[in-house]
Amino acid sequence: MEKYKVIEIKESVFKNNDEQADLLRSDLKKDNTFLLNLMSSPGSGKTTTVLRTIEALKDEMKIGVMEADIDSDVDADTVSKTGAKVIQLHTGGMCHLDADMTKQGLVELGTDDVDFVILENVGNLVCPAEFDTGSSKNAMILSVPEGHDKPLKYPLIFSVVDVVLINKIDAIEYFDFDLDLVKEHIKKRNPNAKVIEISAKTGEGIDEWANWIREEVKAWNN
Ligand SMILES: Nc1nc2c(ncn2[C@@H]2O[C@H](COP(=O)(O)OP(=O)(O)OP(=O)(O)O)[C@@H](O)[C@H]2O)c(=O)[nH]1
Ligand SMILES: [Mg+2]
Repeated sequence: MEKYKVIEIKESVFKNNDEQADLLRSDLKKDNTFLLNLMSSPGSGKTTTVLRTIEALKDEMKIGVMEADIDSDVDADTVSKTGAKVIQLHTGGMCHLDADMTKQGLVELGTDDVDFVILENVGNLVCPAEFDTGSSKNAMILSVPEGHDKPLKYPLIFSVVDVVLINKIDAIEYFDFDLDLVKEHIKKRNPNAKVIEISAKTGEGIDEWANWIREEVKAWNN
């Protein structure tokens, strides 16, 4: 049996993405399927965080993963080794997913046997933030090597997320990264965003992250 499907996503024909996103969100709610849209720049640690998240929650939730990339199936291959249900989505050169593209992925993944779907969006701090995917919640990763000025330079993504994971916290001593200042910048963009410091490498902070997911999934299903 194949380990995972690789799907070529078609460009959306819908003009009104927000409408499609709301429709998808209400279908997911009826289905009791929680969809998390995980965004960040390339290499900040999305896939490593997905692996940690699966490890933390696999005994209490049925997890599905959609890996979106312009090309390759590297991430789906990595995630498939956990035993989680995974598919690789190719965006045909596009640097984001919209709601229709996300729905195409969910149809291929199949949501009847999953409670929690993680969408690893295309690595980019700009385009993914411009499109509502229909997700239940939005998360982003800012990793320490990227610098504490990113909320100033890429304000939109920080304003549309519910939670910001500050990853690679294990490497903070090697970088000129001011944690207090980054939190201040994030708060200015988005006073409601929760900030969690993690290391997907060592597992630091993953308990707090897993708890956030547990609470959000519970609220979604109520
Ligand atoms: N030191 C350290 N390295 C990390 C951490 N998380 C991820 N990495 C490393 O960072 C690199 C990129 O990690 P990925 O998880 O592949 O990042 P990604 O965001 O999925 O990358 P793309 O899918 O290409 O956008 C790898 O070499 C990881 O081992 C962390 O918490 N600390
Ligand atoms: Mg990845």
